[in-house]
Amino acid sequence: MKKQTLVVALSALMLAACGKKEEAPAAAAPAPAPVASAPAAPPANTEEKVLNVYNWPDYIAADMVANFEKETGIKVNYQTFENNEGLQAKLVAGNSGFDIVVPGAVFAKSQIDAGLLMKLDKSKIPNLANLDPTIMAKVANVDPGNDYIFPWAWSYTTVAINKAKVAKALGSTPLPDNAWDLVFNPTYTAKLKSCGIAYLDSPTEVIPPALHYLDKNPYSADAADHKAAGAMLAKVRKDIRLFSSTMIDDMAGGKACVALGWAGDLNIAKARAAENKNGNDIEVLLPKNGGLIFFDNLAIPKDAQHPNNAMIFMDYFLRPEVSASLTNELSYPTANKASVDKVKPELAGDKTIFVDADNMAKMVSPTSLSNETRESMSNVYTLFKKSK
Ligand code: SPD
Repeated sequence: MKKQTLVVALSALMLAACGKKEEAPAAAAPAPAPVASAPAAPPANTEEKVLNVYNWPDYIAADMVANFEKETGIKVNYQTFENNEGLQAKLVAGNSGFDIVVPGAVFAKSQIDAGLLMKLDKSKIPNLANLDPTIMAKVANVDPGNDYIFPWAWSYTTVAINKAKVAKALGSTPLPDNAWDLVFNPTYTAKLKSCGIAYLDSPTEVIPPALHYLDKNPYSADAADHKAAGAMLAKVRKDIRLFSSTMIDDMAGGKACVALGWAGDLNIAKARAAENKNGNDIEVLLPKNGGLIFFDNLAIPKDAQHPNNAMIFMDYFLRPEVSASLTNELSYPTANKASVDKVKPELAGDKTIFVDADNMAKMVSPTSLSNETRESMSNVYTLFKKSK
């Protein structure tokens, strides 16, 4: 008890003990001593116990949702989207019903600027402290102050091969020095079309690597650069078998022998093929001029109905063991520094997952794409895909 409070309480006791009922003189009455109050309790979470999540496919550990539901009583509805363009369309239309979405860094800035995302209440996500400051500094390029988003996971866009099938299709031609040749150079694609070349299916997944191959800024805003990428892509169009939204299965099952894809998914394909013992031995390549790093980020749409539940989930995800389960099951690194020592050693030592310093120095970090740039890339991509 505080000293002043104690004095008031003791005086009251003494008065009562004397049996006197005294009227204190109004003018002379001392102001009641302020009673020290405990810090205000946070307002109770009055949201219904529901959380609607919109994430990429194959991007969550098997028991993450079930464990969260069991612990919190919050029922999670989980849906997936295949590319940033799909998510963007939902956010722009509004009333998506989602409480958590996972935009790529290259889209996030324009979403923040357009008021489509809600500022995070960092006091409700204490485990933000587990995030790696180096990675968060990179994310700050698209979200200054790290106020709206933080990474769910990261990886890079690159090339992977089915070793035996590619060796057979190339015959006496050795693998190129630059892995990007396998998907962009007609000398190679003409040979590899027999076993199947797969591209990701989205303008902002294909045009940036094509620009990078041409030694241009992958995120160039210059329409002339996009046209140059289109001209280069036109030369290999007839050799591309698949524009794939099921890349993991296509590579693991042998429908494609070369992929322009995400290292994380391609490593999942590698593990799946090994598990199935189907003879598809997949290798994720580190191009000598680097791949394109991406961050996929947790965010709350501006009109979310359950933002508190979203932040409870975010804090849960940022527990070291929960973040590590994503890496351990799906071979995607997270930005959770506190989870690193919980990652399986065979994954921690795989430089196609945790890229070593030499290769990392060659990788390109994401920068934001404006609406105009995305539109220009989309026009070039649509023409490319249509032509044959
Ligand atoms: N299976 C998870 C896929 C997540 C891919 N996000 C990639 C965004 C690259 N721009």
